[in-house]
Amino acid sequence: MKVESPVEDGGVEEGKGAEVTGPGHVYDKGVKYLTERGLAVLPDKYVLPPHERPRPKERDSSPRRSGHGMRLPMVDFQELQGPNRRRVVESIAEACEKHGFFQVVNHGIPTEVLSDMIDMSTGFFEQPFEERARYMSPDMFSPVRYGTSMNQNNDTVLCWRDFLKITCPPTISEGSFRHWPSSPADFRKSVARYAMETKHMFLVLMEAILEGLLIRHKPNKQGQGPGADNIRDVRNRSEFDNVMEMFRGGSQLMVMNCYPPCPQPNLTLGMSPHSDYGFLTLLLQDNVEGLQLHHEEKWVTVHPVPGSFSVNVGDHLEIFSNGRYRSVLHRVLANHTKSRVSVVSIHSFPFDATVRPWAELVDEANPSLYRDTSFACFMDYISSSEPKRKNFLESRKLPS
Ligand SMILES: O=C(O)CCC(=O)C(=O)O
Repeated sequence: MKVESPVEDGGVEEGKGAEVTGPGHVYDKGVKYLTERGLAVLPDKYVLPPHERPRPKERDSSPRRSGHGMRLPMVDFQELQGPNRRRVVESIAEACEKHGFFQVVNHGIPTEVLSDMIDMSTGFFEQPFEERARYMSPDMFSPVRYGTSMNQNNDTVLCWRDFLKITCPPTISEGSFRHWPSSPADFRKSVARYAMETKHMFLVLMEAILEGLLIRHKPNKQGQGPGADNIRDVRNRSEFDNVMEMFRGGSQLMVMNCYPPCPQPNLTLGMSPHSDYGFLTLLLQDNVEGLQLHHEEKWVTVHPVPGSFSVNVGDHLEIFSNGRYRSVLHRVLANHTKSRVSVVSIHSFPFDATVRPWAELVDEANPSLYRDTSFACFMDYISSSEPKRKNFLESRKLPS
């Protein structure tokens, strides 16, 4: 490995990094650890093959490069709960179909809840390595886990990203955050508040998304428009409410991502192209660009909009919608000079539940397109292989 100063206790010397792998290796300590020791050259272990590197023009999101930066469809959260609900439900449905991503503004979560969450995440990663390392675990099921890359046990090339993952119970109480980091001060309180606020936002959005799916699937008797009668029918049969109940008792995984400055960002990625496993991912990013989504065969940068959330459809929603909504590939660029922090909140059914196309959407004309799936089979998949693009989702598709 080409480090400027000798790396203690990793025992790696200049030029030898690529050969050294395995548990306890310096790379397992994460990229923050490496940058704290000073790096002029990217270690080979992070260098992607040329065809997987971001192309120079994909890295330039300035307005003159139109097409490489984009604003996502906007959803006004307050409007969703007012007299214009119907129109907003339809615009969410359209965004889920066309982009798989949308931006939520006017959500009512106090600004300080968001800024505290970013500050707590930044503060956590800025602590001495020994403090962060207390949460390192090779166990992928550990409810609190500090790690690096995407799947550090299996990745052949590592990503320029460290993370802290926290699994939140459906109802958060003091007892539930006993194992969460206690430092920085107020970490538990701030993260718990943020988790509760994002869970609420998820539930409101999912209700609108279920309505949108019914509207799209069952147009009204005139063959167009609302389908509101159908929504009421379904609600009467309590199917709709049963699904909402699964979400209320469902899983929530919070992931705090840290992307320190990278000596050669053109040779690597902060996160390689992937889709998310759940129904929805709610993403809060600081003001440093990095997130890109794959849209119309191009990588486009999602410009951070202060105080807003980027929301994306996950694999479970693609399956549940029987392929109507798209779980879209996204990736994160590394940055030469700036450190970046993001927080994602990934929501789904309870971990032990089965996800399959919604019975309301499946009939003779619309046969089920996906196999039943579960969190357990997703974990089996990522524990046994290097996650690659949408391989997991592909593996759930039934032959047509
Ligand atoms: O950092 C970001 O903007 C995206 C993070 C992400 O895609 C993830 O954590 O799955």
